[in-house]
Amino acid sequence: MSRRKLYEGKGKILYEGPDPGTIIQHFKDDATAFNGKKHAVIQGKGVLNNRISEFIFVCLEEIGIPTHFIKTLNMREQLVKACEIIPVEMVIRNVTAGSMSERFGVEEGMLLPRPLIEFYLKSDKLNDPMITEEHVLSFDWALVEELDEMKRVALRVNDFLSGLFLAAGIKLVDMKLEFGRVYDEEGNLYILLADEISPDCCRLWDIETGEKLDKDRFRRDLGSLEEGYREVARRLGVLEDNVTEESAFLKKLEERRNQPTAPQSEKAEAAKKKGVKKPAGKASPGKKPEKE
Ligand code: AIR
Ligand code: ASP
Repeated sequence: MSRRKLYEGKGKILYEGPDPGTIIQHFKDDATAFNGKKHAVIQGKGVLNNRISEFIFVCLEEIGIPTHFIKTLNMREQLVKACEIIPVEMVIRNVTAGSMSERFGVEEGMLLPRPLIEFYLKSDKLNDPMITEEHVLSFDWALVEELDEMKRVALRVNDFLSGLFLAAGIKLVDMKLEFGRVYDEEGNLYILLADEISPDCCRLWDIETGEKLDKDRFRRDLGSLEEGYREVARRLGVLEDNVTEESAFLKKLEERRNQPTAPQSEKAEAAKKKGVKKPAGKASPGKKPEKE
């Protein structure tokens, strides 16, 4: 089947979806760090990220957070809603680590008094510079209402996922979220959680041992990336040992598909309640393809 590639990023490829307003998100096995300076192909990474991200997005939808996720198509691909990606990466931190530790000279592993939100401009060319809310508003990267909604959702996601990972013996140290905007038939604007949530974009530490189970294994050469991701998937209960085999995966998928789920109209209703009204004079829906 030939299909139109819309965009290829470092970790994912986006293809045109089967219906208008849909996109296929394909998870690659490529691992990159330091804005692509370090690169490797890690067998099975795409499959693991697809499964972990699917699980998390389904959980978030269940607690009423609108996301771009529609359904899993196969081991590496998801069908998602086309949306206009807001070019701002939001990082939510619970514990000091990574660039925050470097930037401010603080040791890693210190619990922050409250979740801390940072903003980065989504620009590979500029190396994703850190920005403030004032930059977001001055350059019109997002409206004030959108920014408020993004912060509200980010904190809710952080609370929910901190608990989810805690139950799996994992500390959610920090994570990066991306949002998109989409319009319904009546022209109302909604903010959706987009992209992915996986060990590629979260720091996940084992609570007992402190072992890093996320992409820092690759960034810092700490051991097998695949093993860390597999451990996260196993603890979340989304991956039995043999499920990377296609037949087992498809069987599980079929079982899940046969389980009753909330009809789309109900989801749309839930989203509507959370939605932000369409501002005058903003871009129309689905103009730009979603980017990674
Ligand atoms: N992140 C930021 N840009 C790309 C990604 N994946 C994620 C990291 C980490 C968090 O955002 O994976 O979980 C903070 O990253 P850093 O490098 O700013 O400390
Ligand atoms: N995803 C970015 C890159 O590929 C940054 C990172 O995750 O370290 O370079």
